[in-house]
Amino acid sequence: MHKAGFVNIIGNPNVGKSTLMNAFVGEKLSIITSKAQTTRHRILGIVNGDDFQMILSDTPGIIKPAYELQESMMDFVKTAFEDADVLVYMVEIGEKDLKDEAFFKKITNSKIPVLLLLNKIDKSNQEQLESQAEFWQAKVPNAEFYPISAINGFNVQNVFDRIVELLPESPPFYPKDQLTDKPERFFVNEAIREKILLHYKKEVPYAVEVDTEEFFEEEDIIRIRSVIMVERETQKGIIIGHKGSAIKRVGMEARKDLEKFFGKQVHIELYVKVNKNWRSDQRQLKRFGYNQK
Ligand SMILES: Nc1nc2c(ncn2[C@@H]2O[C@H](COP(=O)(O)OP(=O)(O)OP(=O)(O)O)[C@@H](O)[C@H]2O)c(=O)[nH]1
Ligand SMILES: [Mg+2]
Repeated sequence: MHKAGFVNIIGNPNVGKSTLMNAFVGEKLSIITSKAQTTRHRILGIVNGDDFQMILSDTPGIIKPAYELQESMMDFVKTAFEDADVLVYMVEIGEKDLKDEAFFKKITNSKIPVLLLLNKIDKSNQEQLESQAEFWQAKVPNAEFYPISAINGFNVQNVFDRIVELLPESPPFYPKDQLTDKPERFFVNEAIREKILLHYKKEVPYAVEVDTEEFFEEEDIIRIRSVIMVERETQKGIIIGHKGSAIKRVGMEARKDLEKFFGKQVHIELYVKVNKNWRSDQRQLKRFGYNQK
């Protein structure tokens, strides 16, 4: 017998959804930072066993959208409700509510199995853990409850094994050697965006989109050229930094990650372009892989 199914991870921003997916897959497919709205897409991570295929979806944290980009991010979350065989709802220690009541109702009324993961328990003590466990089990009574620490692996294997049990009988949906649905360029864009989230403050990372224009794989090196798009001229200066020092750092750090990811030497050329209001422009969003409708 072979099992296969879609396991979709949803929850508030910054609770650790991407950390968990990467832990399951054993690869850094999703970027991770301490800032909310790090993930902007629905990213598949596929775990293949001899007799199962677990197709995980990492999704953007649930927010009330304020502009087109965020609306498109929430559309990715909506699709994750539609095709799930198992729903993984992640919350973190100290959190009280999902920001969107409609999404919350979908979870509590779900006809499919729901796992409620209380993450970051490494940050709590026994007393806090017990009261949080009680609170969440009462709030989502239809879910199976697991306290976990995605970052140091506590209970992660147990949750994984339980998900395999819950997968429906089915042939695989993807070739058994496939790891994700996203192309190589996507991971380049994301590696660069992660460094921007890490090193720039306030609104700047949220005004950035990265587009990889060239990706040439040679025998022992990958040559990449990517453009960092910002919304305003002042942001361009901030990204570049004094004598180019800031953008140089982004390039160096992204290169290191990508060399690990591709297992090959990488050369990156970065440049910055002002692209006014791309976050609210339907056509541009489509070009960057948002607005799939
Ligand atoms: N202490 C602790 N921190 C964690 C744990 N899991 C994740 N984190 C941290 O929480 C922050 C957010 O993690 P992400 O995996 O990016 O969270 P996310 O839910 O994907 O966030 P968005 O994509 O913005 O919605 C990062 O700084 C992680 O290192 C955990 O088990 N314990
Ligand atoms: Mg994420």
